[in-house]
Amino acid sequence: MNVNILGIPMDLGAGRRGVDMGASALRNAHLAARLRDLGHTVRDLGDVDVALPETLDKHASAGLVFLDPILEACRVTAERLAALPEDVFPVTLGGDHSVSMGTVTGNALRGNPAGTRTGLIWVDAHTDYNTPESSPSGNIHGMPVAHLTGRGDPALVNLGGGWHLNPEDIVMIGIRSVDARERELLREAGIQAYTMKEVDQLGITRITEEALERLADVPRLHVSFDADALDPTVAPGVGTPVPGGLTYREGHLLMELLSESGRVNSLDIVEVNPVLDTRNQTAEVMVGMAASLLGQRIL
Ligand code: NNH
Ligand code: MN
Ligand code: MN
Ligand code: MN
Repeated sequence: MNVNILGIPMDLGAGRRGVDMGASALRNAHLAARLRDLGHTVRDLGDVDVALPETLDKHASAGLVFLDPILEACRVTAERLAALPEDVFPVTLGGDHSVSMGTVTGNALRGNPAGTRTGLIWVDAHTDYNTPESSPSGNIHGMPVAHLTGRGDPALVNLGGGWHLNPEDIVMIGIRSVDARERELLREAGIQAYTMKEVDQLGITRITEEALERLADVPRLHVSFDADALDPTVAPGVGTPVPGGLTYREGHLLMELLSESGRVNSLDIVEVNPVLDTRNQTAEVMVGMAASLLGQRIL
């Protein structure tokens, strides 16, 4: 496969500093070499330009912190991804999870300016379905999925022109932290979310089968993997650790089964925070997850 890596070194959407260095940490953990070892042709496209918070003045407009620079980084990200050849498998490196508004949109618009119907597999401790009104923090990394489905700030909602995700084409896995108003919005939208309770009860195999079955008619699939989906003992380098997450093997099994399906077209790795990490452990673990999604097998 032709794999293209694109970094979005942004921490403007997160409550804590440091995930802007995530892209660099993932490269440092030999992401490209690992994917080349699997037989892929790998090209690193470098980073999208992102404003430094030190150069900006921090204020929230209409419940959104750093809206303008985040909008701009997502716009450029979407444009870069939309312009890639259709056979490319993009691996996008965050950055905080607000980058996914740009990555999912750009991947949907590739080869089709009107946008192709896309299924989203959201691997995260959080549902990231806040709107500016429901968000307790104003941090945009808690809002990307709502905006991708067309609710929230008009400028962010309009990143893909008229294109949006259908709520029924979204499957979330690893969930264990949802805000009160966010929970209501999620229910109203009818989004399929597998909490850690379901992971415990059903297991990753059954959940992955159900997810792929639900998305059976969707032509394009994107996986967005927030490092905080994994248990903090496995992935300590994240800004918002929540106990009781996916084990190392559950993360890999999910990636292995998705890989075997042959249906995934693009991947985000986000929310790796080297400032809070232990010797780049989290970046190394996430590079392993990417390798499993891109075909690495034990035997
Ligand atoms: N739900 C919280 C918020 O909206 C936290 C979101 N934090 C994340 N999401 N790391 O993945 O601010
Ligand atoms: Mn997230
Ligand atoms: Mn999260
Ligand atoms: Mn719409």
